[in-house]
Order: sequence, then structure tokens, then C-alpha cells
Amino acid sequence: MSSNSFGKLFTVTTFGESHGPAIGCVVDGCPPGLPISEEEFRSDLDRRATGKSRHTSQRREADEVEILSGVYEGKTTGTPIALLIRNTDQRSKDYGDIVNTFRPGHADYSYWQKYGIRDPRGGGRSSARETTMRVAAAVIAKKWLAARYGVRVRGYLAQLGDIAASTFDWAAVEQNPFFWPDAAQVPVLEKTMDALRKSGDSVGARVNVVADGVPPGWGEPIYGKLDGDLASALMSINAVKGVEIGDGFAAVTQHGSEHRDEMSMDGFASNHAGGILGGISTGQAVTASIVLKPTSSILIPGHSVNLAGEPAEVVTKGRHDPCVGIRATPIAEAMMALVLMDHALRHRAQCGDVGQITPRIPAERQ
Ligand code: EPS
Repeated sequence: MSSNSFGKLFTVTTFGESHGPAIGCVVDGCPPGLPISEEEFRSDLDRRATGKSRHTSQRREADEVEILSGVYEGKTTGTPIALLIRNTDQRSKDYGDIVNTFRPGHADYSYWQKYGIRDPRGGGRSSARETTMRVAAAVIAKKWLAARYGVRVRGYLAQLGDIAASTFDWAAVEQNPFFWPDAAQVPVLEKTMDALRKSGDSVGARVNVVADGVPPGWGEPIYGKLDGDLASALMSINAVKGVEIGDGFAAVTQHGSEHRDEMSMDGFASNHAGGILGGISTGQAVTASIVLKPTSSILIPGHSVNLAGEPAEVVTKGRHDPCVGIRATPIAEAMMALVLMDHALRHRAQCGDVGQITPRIPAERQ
């Protein structure tokens, strides 16, 4: 009903607000026996965190995970895994001015109309702070998927405003604060972001996410299609306004002769479908792309209204990201991993006995 949980067999429930005492999640349905420690959350939480470069929000959270349950002697027990992260760097006075007004482009107005009450501090529940727990939950999913199936989920920033990546190199992605796949362009991004920050404005972005090693068979027609669940999960990320699977909207101008991915036992000739046909994985890389809108919290005054419906001018204070897309790569990876984990378990539950009845086509031409 209230939709703070998702997944059918690998279920994640998140809780907490940006300026509350803590945020957390409960991960239920994880298979027993997976080794996991608090230190293993560090890397992905740091990749997502604020304050890691001058190009993102300067809020500085330690993001230390406490495992409260579901792990015994370093291994998952099959019982609910509760994870907690305490908030330590809230600055709630920044939000005093918006207690009675709605920031344009924000969830303030829609939350208020729905619930009749909201926690305005740091955006409360609508804050991107909540995505921390998705990334934490996905550390478990990524580890299990890699150990059990060799699945690897990776993402990168493909476009920032009107700058698109010119060349592509996975090795470059983790070497700069943007998750950008072309090292030579990083100085251009830095200059662009410095100018943007000075102007007080924000910009949109595109993030691509790819899962290699997904075997054929994951996803459930009709209403649990892998692409349907991925679209829903990716769209649930704050500020996401568009999701594409495979070639996505580029398919509008393609012909069938171009779009279909021809097959031979040497491998698939292309991957326009994004590794999913009929809602079920084909064994090719699962590919998705998301568009994040420009951050609504900007320093440029904007027109709005107050609770009484009177005109009001709003200037957002706080420590905001001039481009939320810069920190979105680990979040997109997390949502992809969580959906894949859920579908891996669902496939195993219903079709685990089918086995491999026909030779598998290699993901790419050999
Ligand atoms: C956010 C506003 C900022 C960001 C926050 C997301 O909050 P504050 O004004 O309290 O600094 O820092 O991001 C995080 C804290 C995080 O961990 O991602 C928003 O409005 O979504």
C-alpha cells in the first residue's frame, strides 16, 4: 500500500528521512551462507556519497553501516538483514524558509497534497539520502549475483547537459569523480561544473547501466517482465524522468531489419534489445539508460506559493548537487542489481528444474 518495499523474493524495505536520526533498510529473502561484512559496504557507499568532490553536495556523512540482524559469524542466515546508517551532518536550519512554502520542481507540493503533513528538513523522505540504503542493499545482491552467476553490474555517466562521452573506456570510469568513460574530457566537465555551480543553476544528465553475465531465462511474462521491473526500479530513483532499455527511444527510426539481433551459434550479432526479449533475459548484456532532471534545489529565485496559496518567492538553501546525475551511477547499478537478484531467485523457484535444454548462444559474436 505505502510502497516502501519492493521485490518479491528478495525484498527491500527502506526507512528514514534525510534529517532524522538514521536511515535504514531490511533485506528479506537473501539466501543463507553468503559471507558479508560491514567493510564490504564501504566502497559502493563512498562512490555514491556526498562531499567526495567539489562537484556534489558538500554534506559530509560518514555512511557507516551497522548490520543489526541476519548475519551470524560473518554469513547471512536467511533471516531478515537489517542495516542502519546514522545521519550525522544534518543542517536543518537551511530548511526553515520552506516550512510554509513549496520549492518549485520539488516533491514538497505533491507530498503536502497527498499526506497533509511533511518533514521539510532536507526534503525528508523524498531526499536522495534515501538512495543510500538502496546502494547498501545492493551490495548484498551484487555479491550474490557475482558469486553465484558471475554477473557484474556496472554503470557510467554518458551525458552531462549537452556534453556526451566522445570515447568509451570502462577503465576510465572509476578514475574520475563523474564516472565518465573518457578521461580526456574530464577537464571539460570540471570547467563546466565550476561555471554551473557559480551560476547557481543545475543541469540534467544521462546514466547508462550494464549487467554482464546474466543467463537466459530471468524475467516473468506477462506482468513481471524483466524490462518492466527494471523500468519501474530505475524510474523510482529520485529525479529520474526517463528510462530506456537497449536502444530505447532510438528504435523509433529503426527498421526491423536493423533492430532485430540476428543469432547464430557464433553469438548474437548485435544487442539492440538490451538483452531482454519478451520480458525475459537472452543471455546478452542487460542494458538500460536513465535521464535525470536538473536538480530543483537551485540558488536562482523562483516563483511559487505558500501553504495558504499566496504567491511566494523561493531561494533554496542547503548543500545541493548542481547535477544529481553525477552521483547517480552507483544508484542505477544498485537498482539493476536488486531487480536481477529478485528475478534470479524467482526464476530458480519456478523454473530451476528446467535446466539447460538447448545450447546457449554466446552474448556476442566470437
Ligand atoms: C538532497 C539535498 C541535500 C543533499 C542530499 C540530497 O541535503 P542537505 O541539504 O541536507 O545537505 O546533501 O543528499 C544526501 C544527503 C545524500 O546522502 O545523498 C535532496 O534534496 O535530495
